[in-house]
Amino acid sequence: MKNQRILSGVRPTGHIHLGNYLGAIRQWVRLSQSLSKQGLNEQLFCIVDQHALTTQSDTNNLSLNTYTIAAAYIACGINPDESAIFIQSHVPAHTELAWYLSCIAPLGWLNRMTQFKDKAGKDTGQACLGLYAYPVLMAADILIYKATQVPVGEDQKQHVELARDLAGLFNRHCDVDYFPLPEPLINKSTARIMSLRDGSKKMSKSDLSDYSRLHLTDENDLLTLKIRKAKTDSDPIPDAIKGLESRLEAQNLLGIYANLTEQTLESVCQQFAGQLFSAFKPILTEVVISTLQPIREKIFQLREEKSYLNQILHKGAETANQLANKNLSEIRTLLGLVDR
Ligand code: AQP
Repeated sequence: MKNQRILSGVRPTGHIHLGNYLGAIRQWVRLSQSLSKQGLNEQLFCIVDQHALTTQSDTNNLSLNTYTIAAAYIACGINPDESAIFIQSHVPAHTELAWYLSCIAPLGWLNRMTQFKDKAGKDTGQACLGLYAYPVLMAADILIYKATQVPVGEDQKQHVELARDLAGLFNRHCDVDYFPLPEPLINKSTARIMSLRDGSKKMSKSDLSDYSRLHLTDENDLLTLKIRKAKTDSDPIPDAIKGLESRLEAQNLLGIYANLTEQTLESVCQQFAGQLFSAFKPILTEVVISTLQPIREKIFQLREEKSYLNQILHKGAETANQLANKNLSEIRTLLGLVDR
């Protein structure tokens, strides 16, 4: 079997939520476990703090959020003995490669990035250069390790495709087959967990309303309240997916239940057909709590063990720096730079 190297990350921009867990981290855990069984221990999971700086002017919580996300990776099941868990800014090769990629990346490719348009708002002239260049840094995060697979949610698909295009462009530019072309790994049923307040928007750390998302650190009472207040409609649950068309919030809650209980949406519809959401919500709450409570407790425990977390992050950065610096030296040579 061909060697596979997995890389992914989360931005420490706020409260890590159920969308991040189902869309990304749960996939990482499953992939890691299956690769480890095959003796392929090449997984890197970073906390992408430099990406956080592109949209976050409040520096007060960055460090706490960074530790919380590191703790969440472990609490969700990433084994630090088998995967490198590290902080992006602790591996300077990411930003160096980002510069080299910036020197070949066509502006036209970057102009197509929809996340920039969403996050920059109407007045793009006021947006910072870092936000515009974000996808190039993300490409560097992936390519510096010659990662082959990038498990992400749907919103990051376009960025991974850009990384793939930049890998091909670099190879042609240097006339060498250097970077493998990375592939996005997206689980269709969890690709986009939606906001609890508006089923047309994805659940997001930066949504102003805390009630739009379920945090991995929320206490049980708060999870119960958020689910009780989640927007729905007064129609009964249909007996097939077809009946959920144009009922975005209903579809989202049933989808969350289906994902947490490892069932198809179709079978969840059959199971609850004819019931009202007032009866379904307490059942969903139980399932959410039984998934998130052990994760929350472990996150809180790990956040108290800062020296243990620092040890893991230090070891992860060491592994990452070793891999990245070896590749960086080859990249510098390919670009014709005088080696250090
Ligand atoms: N709602 C979601 N459903 C499924 N997957 C999601 N992801 C994020 N939101 C959802 C996936 O989680 C991983 C980490 O995301 P990120 O921290 O890199 O930033 P993001 O994609 O921009 O996520 P947020 O939560 O919306 O953060 P902010 O508000 O700061 O932008 C990625 O794989 C992402 O796809």
